[in-house]
Amino acid sequence: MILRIGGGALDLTRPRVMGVLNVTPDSFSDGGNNLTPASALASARRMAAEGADILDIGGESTRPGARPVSAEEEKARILPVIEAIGAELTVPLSVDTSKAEVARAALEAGAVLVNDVSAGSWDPGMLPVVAERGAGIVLMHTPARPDKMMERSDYDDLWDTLEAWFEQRLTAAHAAGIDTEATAIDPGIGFGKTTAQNLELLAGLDRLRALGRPVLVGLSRKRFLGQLGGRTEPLARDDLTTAANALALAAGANIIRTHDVARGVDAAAVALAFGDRAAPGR
Ligand code: HH2
Repeated sequence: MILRIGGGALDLTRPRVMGVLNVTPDSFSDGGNNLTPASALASARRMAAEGADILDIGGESTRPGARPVSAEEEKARILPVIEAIGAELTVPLSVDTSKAEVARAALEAGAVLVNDVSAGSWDPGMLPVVAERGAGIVLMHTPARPDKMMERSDYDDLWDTLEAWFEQRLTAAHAAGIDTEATAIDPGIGFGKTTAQNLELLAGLDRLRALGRPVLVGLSRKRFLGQLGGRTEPLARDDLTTAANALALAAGANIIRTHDVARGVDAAAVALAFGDRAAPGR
């Protein structure tokens, strides 16, 4: 399986690692770390050297209670960073946004993938922009915007809801002119899901793989891991993240979105070797 991103393609016969680079003051774990292009570039250099396959650059936090950011502000945060990284590194860049205007500017500045937590459902301009630019898109599931999402975790049937969501969003992407091979899907760990629901999704990722598209999972440092391991501080959750990333890959994920790339690469190495034994050639 491959994921088309811009002019290139990511070969998914082995697990891939997407490094998280938030250019925000308020992201729940790396907020404030990358606010100048120089500090963001230093983070990008480190993640690329550690083996990141993609870097995901975001200018607006999606944590519950985060202050919404205008398109202007989001662009002002991320565009200098995308330009600076693109001028120096060859690692493919993704933009984490749900605004078409921001996506368009980021793709013009050199990004090749759009990571949209709303799967193109909040901004009607999003899917057409991705199609026009020939970019890839990550279609994530969330039941609502961040301020309301935790009130919406009462699914009649979690799997039916997600399968119907992805079918609908993949159809919308196709109708907008996006190549199916340029789409990946993501269950949206923590987005309107309880700890039990997150675990149910991670353990059953094969059901999403059956939809025929690569599965991306973003569980890095999230609150449910803190609950499982008794760690309230997000930065103390990296070992929990590594364990969960390896299990997610073994359960069927193709790409992990993670803050600590070195540990993510380790998890991917173990999962790859394990998968070759457990299900050769999968
Ligand atoms: N999680 C976050 C943000 N973007 N994108 C995808 N595709 N999947 C995810 O699980 C996902 C995501 C939240 O994490 P983070 O970027 O670290 O925090 P914040 O939203 O506070 O910036």
